[in-house]
Amino acid sequence: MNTFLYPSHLGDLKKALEEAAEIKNDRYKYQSLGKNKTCLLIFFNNSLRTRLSTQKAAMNLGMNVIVLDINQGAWKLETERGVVMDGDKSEHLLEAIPVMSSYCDIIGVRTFARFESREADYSESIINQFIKYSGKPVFSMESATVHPLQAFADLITIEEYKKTVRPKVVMTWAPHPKALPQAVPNSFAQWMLAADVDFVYTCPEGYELDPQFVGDLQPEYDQRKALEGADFVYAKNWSCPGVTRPADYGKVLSKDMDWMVDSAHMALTNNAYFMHCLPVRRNMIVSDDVIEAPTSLVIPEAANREISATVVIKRMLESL
Ligand code: AN0
Ligand code: CP
Repeated sequence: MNTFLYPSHLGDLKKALEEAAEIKNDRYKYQSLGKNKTCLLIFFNNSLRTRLSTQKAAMNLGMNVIVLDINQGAWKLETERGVVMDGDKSEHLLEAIPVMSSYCDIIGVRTFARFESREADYSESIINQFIKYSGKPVFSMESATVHPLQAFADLITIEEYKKTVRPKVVMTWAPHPKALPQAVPNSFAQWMLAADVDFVYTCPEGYELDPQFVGDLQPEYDQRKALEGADFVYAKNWSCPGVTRPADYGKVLSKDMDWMVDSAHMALTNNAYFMHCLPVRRNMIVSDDVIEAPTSLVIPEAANREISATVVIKRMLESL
């Protein structure tokens, strides 16, 4: 495996889930695979879980790990070709990528949507330059439009907790004070549609996800109706994807607090588990009692980030 952005990169998801279970049972089983190999993790944005779990995953596989925070001590990078570099950016990505890749065997990149242009974000212009110019396997640690390590960890978690063969999984938009990317909902929807679950998503008008990730699936605009009979409730805020009105791309169109997941919402479900990728703003996205309930899976989900990353890096090591 040379790139990891989409579920198709893993191939058969059932096999990938079996591999995840095998690794969870013995996470050091493949420790000799990464001997004298180096994993470089590059962060253009903040992280708690991804930084720690991906580093741990590479260490599980016996790799050396280098972590670089671009915004803390590296040169400011220009990412557009053809720019006269007379501003505050000292180095171009076109030199930085081959230099960084000369020190490592596998590269993980975190580069959020910048909301400067829908086209730049939805063409994954930054991570695609890493794929094109590094000559190394590259995986997304949340790039402009996807967060596949999160969606894979979420799928592993659903597989572990489901009580029926084909559970009903409902992703609901929830309010947030700032504009957030669509990467988490895009990937979650894409992975759920590829998995053996009954998937529904619900959001206010204007928040429809890009067909690249949801195909022709339309949202249910009535949140309460969507939640009926849910086995898993996956909450997430996202900003306007600009599908119906490109001019609204990246905007906050609603802060409607009725969409916050509280116990009245959970009462509509089939005693559902609550999920969120974290970090979460309490009493904006979810009430204290729901996130603290025994049915909250936010901590097991985060723990499974180590497992999803171990599977992905293992696959990349195997194809070096
Ligand atoms: C980011 C997002 O919504 O994409 C990261 C989530 C894993 N969240 C925030 O910036 C709060
Ligand atoms: N869920 C997730 O990716 O968290 P971080 O942003 O803390 O890495």
